[in-house]
Amino acid sequence: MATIVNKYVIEQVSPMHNQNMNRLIDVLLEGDQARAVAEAMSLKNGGVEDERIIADAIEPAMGRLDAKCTLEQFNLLEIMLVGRAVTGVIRALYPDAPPAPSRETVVLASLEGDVHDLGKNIVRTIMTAKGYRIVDCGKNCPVENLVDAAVREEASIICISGLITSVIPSVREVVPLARRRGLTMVRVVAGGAALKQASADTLNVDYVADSVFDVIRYLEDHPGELS
Ligand code: B12
Repeated sequence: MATIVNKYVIEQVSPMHNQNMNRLIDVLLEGDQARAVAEAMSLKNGGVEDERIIADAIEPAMGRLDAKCTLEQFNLLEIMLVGRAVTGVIRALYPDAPPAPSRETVVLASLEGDVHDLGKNIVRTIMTAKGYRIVDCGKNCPVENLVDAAVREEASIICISGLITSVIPSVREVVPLARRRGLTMVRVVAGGAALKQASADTLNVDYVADSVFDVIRYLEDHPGELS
């Protein structure tokens, strides 16, 4: 059963589903990669969609590390172990050699000043699996390098992943620079925990995606559209 709230469809999930997700969250938080992979695969084999595993377990698990990432209490080892478990789960969910790219070229980066790349790497894996050609410009990437890559690779989409609000002024520079460099048709999409709370107007981008699945639906609904 599903309830539609604005553009989102909120699944009404069973207590059993919640229990299984909570178990996956727990083993992710323990940094236990092998058990996290086993729990995730058991959910997948039981018919749970990847989108739910990512939104209901991976994102909340990382979110619970919030307190471990402040100046007062910074636990790098713990964060890295959870990150490794998350990476293992994503590899297990998307194991196949990626298909030959059949869709548009996307350049992707976290901008200069932002070293968070776990979410960006998930976006890369999933969009690659869906047939997009991804050019990953990495983390801490200057806006100029991102736009240079878009020109060089003839990209039609630029995806920016942002986890830290201080990069917002740089995000706002991407569209004007792309237009000045002749990329009149490129679509610029922002995502990631810090950016998805802002509007497309505030970020000066074409679309703000709630998730990687959201941007794929958006691109499928707006194929090659002018921004
Ligand atoms: C892990 C982590 C780190 C790791 C990063 C490891 C890595 N390789 O990525 C380390 C330890 C290095 C780190 C460092 C810092 N961090 Co940190 N970190 C986190 C933490 C705990 C989790 C982030 C994460 O990986 N989430 C999981 C992923 C899967 O989620 P996601 O990125 O949102 O991605 C999903 C979607 O959003 C989407 N998505 C992501 N990008 C995109 C892009 C597009 C286009 C689309 C469509 C979708 C999409 O797909 C993903 C899968 O669904 C958060 C806490 C939190 N609540 O988020 C803090 C957090 C982001 N960090 C924070 C801070 C302050 C820092 C530091 C400054 C800490 C310090 N005191 O020095 C430093 C350095 C930051 C810098 N200069 O970049 C703050 C940011 C505050 C803010 N809003 O500005 C947070 C929110 C913690 C906090 N509450 O203070 N951090």
